[in-house]
Amino acid sequence: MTAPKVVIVGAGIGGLAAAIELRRHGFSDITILERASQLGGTWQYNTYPGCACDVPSHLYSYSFAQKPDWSRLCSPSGEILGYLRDVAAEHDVARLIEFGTKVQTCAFSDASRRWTVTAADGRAWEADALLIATGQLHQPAIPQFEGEFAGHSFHSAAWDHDYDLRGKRVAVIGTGASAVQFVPEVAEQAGQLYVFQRTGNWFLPRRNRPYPGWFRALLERVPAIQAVRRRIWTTYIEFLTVMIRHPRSIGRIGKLQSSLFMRSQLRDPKVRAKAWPDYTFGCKRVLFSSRFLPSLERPNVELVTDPVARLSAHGIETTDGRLREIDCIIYGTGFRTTQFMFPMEILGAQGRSLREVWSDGAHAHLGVAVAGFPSLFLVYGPNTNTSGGSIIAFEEAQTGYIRQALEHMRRQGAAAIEVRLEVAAASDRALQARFAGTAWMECDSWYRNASGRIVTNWPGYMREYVRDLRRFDPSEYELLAAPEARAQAPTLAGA
Ligand code: N01
Repeated sequence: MTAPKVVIVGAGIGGLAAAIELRRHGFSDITILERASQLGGTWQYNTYPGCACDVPSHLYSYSFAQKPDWSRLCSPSGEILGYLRDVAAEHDVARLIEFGTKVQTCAFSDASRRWTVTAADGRAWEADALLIATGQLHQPAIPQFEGEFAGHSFHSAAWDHDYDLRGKRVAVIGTGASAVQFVPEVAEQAGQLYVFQRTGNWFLPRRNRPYPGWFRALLERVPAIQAVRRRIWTTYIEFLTVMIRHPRSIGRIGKLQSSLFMRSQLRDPKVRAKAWPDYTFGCKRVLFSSRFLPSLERPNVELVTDPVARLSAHGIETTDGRLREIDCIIYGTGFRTTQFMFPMEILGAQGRSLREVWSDGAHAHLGVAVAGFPSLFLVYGPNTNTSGGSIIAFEEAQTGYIRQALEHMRRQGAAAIEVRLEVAAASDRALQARFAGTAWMECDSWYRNASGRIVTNWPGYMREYVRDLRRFDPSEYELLAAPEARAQAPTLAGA
């Protein structure tokens, strides 16, 4: 076949990585469709005060584009966004992006063996391969409480920078990774801040001071130091996964470290008792902050653990009957993680809907390929999230793997490539079995769907995932012949 036409949905870290990888290997016909008006995915949506990555930047960056001058260990969102823009420009992929394109439907044609991707405004693209790189954390979740609030409100992923919080009575609902970054900032501005916590969290320290000038100069001049730091952080972060995988043994070290840290941060026993988590260390995401817990002890901050009963026009009523009057509610309530790319409609071979195929929970072979959906590949798909590591390492592994699959398809002159059903089913069974006995199984979290299946996270180590995807195995896939060759052989030899 001629060079396959590839459509990538999403111009975040994963979509950009895919475009760069494919271009480097001679795939030139690439279009990236992006809903927003700029690239960067989560880093352009999340602009809340204090927004930063809690994974060290030397690790949370592309292996092929190491930046020598990060300002601190965990970079602020603006710096990460600038980095992504620079990488996209340097690798000449920014010009491939069609901004303001909200993809609505992706349909595979059994006749042409191509995908048609249609946007909400009616524009359409044909593609030989479709990569969906919309990730897991892009659809803000706002809980539907009883009652209606008449004041101002917004979600942390759509921060209203025009709203002046100074002196206001503010409620933050949720105490996840986003909230623990912005609560200390809001606490400094608000007249009164109520932090509504449903579940406490385990914390580890993160001071994140800017690097001193001499250290930045050293990092810039001696790249080996950066490479060593990348290795050290990889090892440290993999150790977090060791603790999550073995909650009854090594996991106790994490619990002890976190408990000592939290005790040192929370002086007031009443606040401490309220903030203390009641589940196994590592079951939900361990949070890194040295500022959140002390901010709960400020005189203008109250940690509220009584559940929200209802909203009223001027405040929030908790189940103990108390009404707190409020000017603004900030929802730090996370994302609809188990929805992945939905409400986008994805229709595979014979018009089969991905929503139906995933009705018991999302699954994909190695997180990238779904049986019955030829030449559809996912970046940051099901079971590829990490509780500790750098998602960029996962996404680079995926894009390298997908590139190999498309090279195989191109070499064989096939029209499409599809993972074998039995291969995908077996790998899914093996993957789910690996969660047994881990901390992830011991509480409810955004990693699990309504039936309790873990659909977002990888059950093992970063290095295992990277190893498993390093070499594409053609025997796990079936090739579909081009339409003109189908009369003789509807499918080509698998390997
Ligand atoms: O969202 P979350 P997030 N009533 O889902 C609470 C990544 N991230 O935006 O724990 C009351 O973690 C909910 O309570 P509970 C990272 O992967 C990365 O903070 O479910 N409360 C929880 O406290 C992270 O995990 C960085 O009981 C309700 C909070 O809202 C992911 O994004 C930085 C509620 C939601 O927390 C999501 O983080 C920031 C309800 N009805 C984020 N519904 C990095 O630095 C929900 N909650 C890399």
